[in-house]
Amino acid sequence: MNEIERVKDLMTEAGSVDPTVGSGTLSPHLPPVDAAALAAVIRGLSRDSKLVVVSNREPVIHEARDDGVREIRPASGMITGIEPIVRAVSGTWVAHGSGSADRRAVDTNDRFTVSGGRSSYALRRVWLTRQEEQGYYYGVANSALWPLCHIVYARPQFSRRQWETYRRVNEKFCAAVLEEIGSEDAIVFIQDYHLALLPRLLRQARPDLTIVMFWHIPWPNPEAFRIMPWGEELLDGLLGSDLLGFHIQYHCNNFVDTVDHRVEARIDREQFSVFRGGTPTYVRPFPISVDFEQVSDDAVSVPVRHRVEEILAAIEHDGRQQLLVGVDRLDYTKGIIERLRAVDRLLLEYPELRGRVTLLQLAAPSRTHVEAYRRLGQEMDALVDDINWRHQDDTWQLIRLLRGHHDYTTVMAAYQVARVLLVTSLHDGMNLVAKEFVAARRDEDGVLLLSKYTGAARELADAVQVNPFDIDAMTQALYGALTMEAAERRERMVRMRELVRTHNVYEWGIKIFTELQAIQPLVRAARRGGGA
Ligand code: ADQ
Repeated sequence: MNEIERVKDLMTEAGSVDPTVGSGTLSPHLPPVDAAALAAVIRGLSRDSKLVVVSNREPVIHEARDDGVREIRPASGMITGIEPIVRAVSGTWVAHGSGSADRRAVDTNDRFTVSGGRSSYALRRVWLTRQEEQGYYYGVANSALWPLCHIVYARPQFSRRQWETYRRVNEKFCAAVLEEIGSEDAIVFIQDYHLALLPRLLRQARPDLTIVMFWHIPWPNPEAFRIMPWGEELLDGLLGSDLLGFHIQYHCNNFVDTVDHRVEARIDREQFSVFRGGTPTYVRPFPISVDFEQVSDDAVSVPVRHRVEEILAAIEHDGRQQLLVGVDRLDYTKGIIERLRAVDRLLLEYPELRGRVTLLQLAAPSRTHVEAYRRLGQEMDALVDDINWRHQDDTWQLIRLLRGHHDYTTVMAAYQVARVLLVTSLHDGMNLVAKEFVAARRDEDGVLLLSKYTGAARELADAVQVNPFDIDAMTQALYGALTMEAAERRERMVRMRELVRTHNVYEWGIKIFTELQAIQPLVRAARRGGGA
């Protein structure tokens, strides 16, 4: 049996478990797939094609500091998921060069080789002006599409000028991708809501390309999407792809319903495909995951163990406290305020916990040029101050806020010290923090408190699931998690680890590219026939 057949075999077997419907029942010893298996699938798909990944955020940022240039790995779930894939096939990654020293690091073709880890890949940087960044990134992407898709009571802001900039920046990415491809065949794998128009732009320039788009955030229902002034253009842009992925079936359903309401297209609900302009787009759920083995190994490495000591010293942990831990980008969708309120109430309702519990919150500043994010930062600081002031004594503080972009070692260390990890998103496409935590707990201890409104909740049935809008219920769930017996903690963690181990990020990639292989003959037939 060759590598591709082995993987297909595994996938059929894995197909007996549908991770999108969520249950802990797994075939017990299913061997997980790895980077080599994923690379084999992509190579098998088209031997001569390049794999080009496109996203707004770059995986490595070069920042100028007083003591030289520093490489930074941004806090982003999209990057956590995509990097192992581009590395597996040594592909090319096209992204916005946003660092202050990015231009210094590239060659004359604006390329930088990202090495380290198991293999290297090329990063091609696209330069944006400040005005383009303002309109496209802070404007349309993060002040219009992000709140529109998450529906969490932050009102989307629409501006025609920003939309024009968004379109122009998508065209700029299109030019860079075409330049990278030259006259070769290629599979272009586009990431996220910053680049919704890119599939159609590429399709118009090169009808022969294979285009996959993955939308990392939720897709709202048609009623919520209705207010998007350029909805038709955005949908048409996405429908330039052959395969369009979301994390869960619910988002696929919402997308197809939105198309049905908003544009002229033929929908095949049996195949779950949309025909527009003669060619089909297949819409499928692919729940993203993490590199389980890597995280599991890294979590017990010597640097992480040292960092655990440093963290405990920094928060003056005296051994009496159980640690609650939160690890988030500072974003209003992550439910950080709701979490703080639940922790406050926990102490009010269970005063015996005074001095015996501490919340360690890591919060990475994000999108700070957007007003809603600045306000959230201020609200969080004020609330932490107020809660700490009401509960603290001379030797203990309830909340320890470590604001800042923390490195991977610190994030891993934070997972290690958690008795309970809190993921309380109001709405989240998947949430990789939850899966990283599970992968990091080799000791099979720790409780995951997880919002029902994350994609991850569909799979992680053994988490303590909560509605973050219901502070009272969340407080009780938190108390239950803190006082859970060791045997139950272990049972739940063992089952969750098995699930994330099996459904790792390589399986996610393999599912996408295997599906691409399956639909290719249908796409080709439709192209030859000039429509369906
Ligand atoms: P994000 O909204 O960025 O991702 P998430 O999936 O939780 O959210 O990933 C965050 C990543 O950043 C994790 O790898 C985490 O370790 C890291 N991180 C978080 N806080 C950090 C901190 N303070 N310092 C350093 N690193 C930090 C989007 C969608 C998600 C979806 C992913 C992938 O919103 O729903 O899971 O894409 O598709």
